[in-house]
Amino acid sequence: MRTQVAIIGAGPAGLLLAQLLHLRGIDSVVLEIKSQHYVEHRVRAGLLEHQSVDILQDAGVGERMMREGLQHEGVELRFAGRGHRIDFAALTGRGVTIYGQQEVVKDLVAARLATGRPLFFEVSDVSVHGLGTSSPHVRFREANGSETVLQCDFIAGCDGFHGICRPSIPAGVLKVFERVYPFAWLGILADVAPASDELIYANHERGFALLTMRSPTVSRLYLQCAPDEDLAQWPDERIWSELATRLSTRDGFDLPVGPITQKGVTPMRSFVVEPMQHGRLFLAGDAAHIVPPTGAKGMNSAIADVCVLAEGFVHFYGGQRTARMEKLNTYSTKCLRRIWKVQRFSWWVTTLMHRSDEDNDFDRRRQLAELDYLASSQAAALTFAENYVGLPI
Ligand code: FAS
Ligand code: PHB
Repeated sequence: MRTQVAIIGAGPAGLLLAQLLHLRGIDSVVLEIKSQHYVEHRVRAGLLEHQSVDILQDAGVGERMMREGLQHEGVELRFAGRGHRIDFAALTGRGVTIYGQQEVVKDLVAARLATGRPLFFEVSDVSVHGLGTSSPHVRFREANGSETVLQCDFIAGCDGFHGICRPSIPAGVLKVFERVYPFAWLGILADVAPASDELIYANHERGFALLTMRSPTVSRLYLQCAPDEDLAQWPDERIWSELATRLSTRDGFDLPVGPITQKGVTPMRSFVVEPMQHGRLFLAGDAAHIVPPTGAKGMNSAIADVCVLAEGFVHFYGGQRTARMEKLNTYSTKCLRRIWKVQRFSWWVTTLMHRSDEDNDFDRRRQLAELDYLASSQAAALTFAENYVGLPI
């Protein structure tokens, strides 16, 4: 089997890259270890930056997103018993869209299948070879058990944090930057109308809470918990009671409850590898970097990476012979410049909103003062808003 770009992983990064390349006449093969049903129903991110929306629309997969997605022009920050709205539209002229990651994946899978180009689900034993040559290849076992060798020009490692591509880069090449946080998120999906039209981020004495949503009838909520939190200790009643406490204000706050349809604990880390490429292997999305979900940047960063990578491949296949690798050679540098700003914002908003046992009373007062500054300064609010709605690619 032969293709121009072998794509490992059918998450947002791999599927969007395949679509962007297809639209520019570049062939790819996508390999995914999980089933189609699994990837299309895995509940993860929910918020798209304005340019992610533009990119998905330009890629021809935005029709349902524009119909079903919820357009938001601001968020509320709650602390010291009060709520303060940050008005993205007034500050930046832009907003964000709430549209579940699994919906983005469904739209991208449908687009891929419509092209008729290969998307292999439930593969196994994936390995990458010849990264330092101009003709790398991928070995994998198809769902029917047959072993296959995929010859290609390039390999895109879009296989997430636990994939095989990053570990396939020889020892000593990558530098790892990592911070693990002393807390996690307990997240729920519930069949109940969101109690607020916009997202609410709450910094409460008992810990962080976030009210978000997936539709006018499905709520998504998170509360800060321990990294090793035991979900068995969190019956629905306790979750709703804790969320109501953390989201409350001096004027009260009515949090309607409903059937919880999904629960999970998401650990938190900041993680970057440098460089994001090695020979003919290019890492994109969670394969190269992870952010704490507070800033809603994980999926958006994956989208930004593959836009840069797709442009590099377009230049290679359409460029002059002498300079064909020019853009691909700067892929990592270009992506990392944006990624580190996203890492900074994600770290900042995470440490601003969460209670940590590593903090003392001074830190608590400092946190509240920073929130008060954010709520009372146009300059501070603009800084928050321009990072939240999305930095330029
Ligand atoms: P993904 O992990 O989405 O996709 C990688 C794909 O590669 C997967 O389908 C995997 O099955 C496949 N794969 C792995 N190994 C393979 C192999 N050897 N061969 C072939 N395929 C292989 N981000 C936010 O912005 N907001 C959130 O609220 C949020 N919540 C999250 C909750 C959880 C539990 C997790 C894990 C992540 C969350 N994220 C959130 C981050 C998440 O949205 C990621 O940033 C996003 O999925 C990144 O997309 P990809 O880079 O495509 O990686
Ligand atoms: C979500 O809707 O899942 C979401 C929204 C905003 C965040 C994190 C998660 O900051």
